[in-house]
Amino acid sequence: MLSRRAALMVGAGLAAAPVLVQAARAEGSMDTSAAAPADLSSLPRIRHELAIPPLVHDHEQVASTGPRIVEFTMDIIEKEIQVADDAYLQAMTFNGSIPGPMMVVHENDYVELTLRNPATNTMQHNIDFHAATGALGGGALTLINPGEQTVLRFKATRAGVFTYHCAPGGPMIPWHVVSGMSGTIMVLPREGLKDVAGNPVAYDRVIYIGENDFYIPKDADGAYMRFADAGESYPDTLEVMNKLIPTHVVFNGRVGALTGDNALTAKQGERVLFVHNQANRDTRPHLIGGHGDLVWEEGKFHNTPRVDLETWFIRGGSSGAALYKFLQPGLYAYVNHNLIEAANLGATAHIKVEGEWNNDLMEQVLAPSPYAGT
Ligand SMILES: [Cu+2]
Repeated sequence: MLSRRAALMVGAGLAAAPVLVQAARAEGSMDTSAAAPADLSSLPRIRHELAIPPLVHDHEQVASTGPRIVEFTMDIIEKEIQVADDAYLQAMTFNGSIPGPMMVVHENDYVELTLRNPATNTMQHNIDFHAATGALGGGALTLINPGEQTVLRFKATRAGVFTYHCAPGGPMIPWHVVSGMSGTIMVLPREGLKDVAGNPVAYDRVIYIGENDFYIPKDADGAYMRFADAGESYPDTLEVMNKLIPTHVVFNGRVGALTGDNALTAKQGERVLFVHNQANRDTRPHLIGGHGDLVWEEGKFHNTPRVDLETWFIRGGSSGAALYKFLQPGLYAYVNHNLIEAANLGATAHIKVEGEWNNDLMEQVLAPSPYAGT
């Protein structure tokens, strides 16, 4: 008799036995062996170690070389995480973080990703790059069981910030995504970013926000349920997911990941590129007290950026980018401007900006004081 988890895996279309693994692979993968291999032997290679979000690995904004093969390695890690004081999630992650780490390359570079699924995991995973062309974004060539690895190479022919996510097939796709398996790749134009007039623009740093909607079941007493592993959490989680009402909407994996003691910092005059990823659901970033100086709302850098935006729209299944130069010191809140999601469900980040106040931009003419009127 199957264990409860094995039964779930089978019921969910997952592979719990070798024969089922083969069946799943035949259905979800493709054979490209008849095609001539690409000869990239003349291209230089560079390897980047991935950073933990909201940080991004060191990179050039303007490419100093011709196209290269850019190597990355990611481990898929299934683990329980705490998403709020009273809520835990059996998460699935790229490299242990939510969102998955950002990869940065230039247009016409080749991205070469080694994807590893440790034997300690319980499920098949893969990766669908929205920046890639063909084979379900690479998903059909990267489906791996626990204890397997694969290497995918694709040419980054389109410039912009793009979502990547796990997509192992059928109902596993939304489940793995809302369990944490998404991130961003940034493909910069080789000549760097440009403003509305086509003049070069640069940023001093990137702040990488990954927004997630989580669907954590509650028990009969209204307490969030905690599970032994992801498989055990699936039936109850699916019930919550299919009602489309998230229990948490968070930046970078948990309520408070980027507020309070975890607040981000910046300096007056610093130009920050905010990159915002949401793989599953629409969102609308807003910087309270600031603006989007230049916004690539759809995230694609060969489109002319929009200027002076108050709120911008990120379509579910995409990443967007907004450049802002901080002009005043103080505490800024970067929120999803569905304010219920921001204040009650978690979608808020704080940025503490150092500098000198500019009374020309804003001045408190009269501090709050008594008023005798009726
Ligand atoms: Cu997965």
